Amino acid sequence: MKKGFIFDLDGVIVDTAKYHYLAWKKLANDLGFEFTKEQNELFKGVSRKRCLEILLEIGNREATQEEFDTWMIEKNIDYLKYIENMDASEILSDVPKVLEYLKQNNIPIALGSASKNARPILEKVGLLPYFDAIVDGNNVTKAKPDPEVFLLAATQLNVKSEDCVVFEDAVAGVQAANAAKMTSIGIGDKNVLNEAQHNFNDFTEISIEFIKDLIEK
Ligand code: B16
Ligand code: MG
Repeated sequence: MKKGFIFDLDGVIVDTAKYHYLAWKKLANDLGFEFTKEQNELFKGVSRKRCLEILLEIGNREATQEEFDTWMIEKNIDYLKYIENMDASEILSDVPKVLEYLKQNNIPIALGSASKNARPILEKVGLLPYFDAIVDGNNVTKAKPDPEVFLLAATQLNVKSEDCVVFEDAVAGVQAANAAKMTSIGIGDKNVLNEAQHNFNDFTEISIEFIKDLIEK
């Protein structure tokens, strides 16, 4: 019996990757190099600090500690401008269908995200009331694929980790869920997320029967 459901944010509930991309691209361009959408794929599920390290590797740029810290702040200020006007229309299709079913059946729900902006985003799109626990980039010290974020979410839900289900769109996130001995559900390209126990392109492919089966298993 699965008693706790954990959702990643970016790429699972909303598509904020496009806003992260615009903000990282602006920083790259300001520093004098290009940053492509394909390169942005490397940033999925990756912490802000690690993203900047990768960006500087791409641009072959060195940075002092002071520059590094300033650029992280600048990128986030820019990102916050992009997400300022987010609303419910940005929730990915059929995510509310699953959240509503879980809520109606008193199944605890948590967020397990690398983002330090997770809470305001959930608030803006109106999904905050569904979540019994929020674990995000502000609460963890080890990034995915370390299982810390999901283990902490399970603890906060008061559910054993092996009784949790995780929805993830990033390879590192699927690996983190597996490392936590949770049921991993990959949202996105099956060939990329081939370590997940179940795969779907998006939530429109996930039926309530599937969720019901998971809960009862
Ligand atoms: P922030 P997730 C992740 O969110 C994003 O996928 C990743 O691209 C981003 O760098 C990371 O959050 C940190 O975000 O700069 O807002 O703290 O997929 O774990 O929900
Ligand atoms: Mg994600």
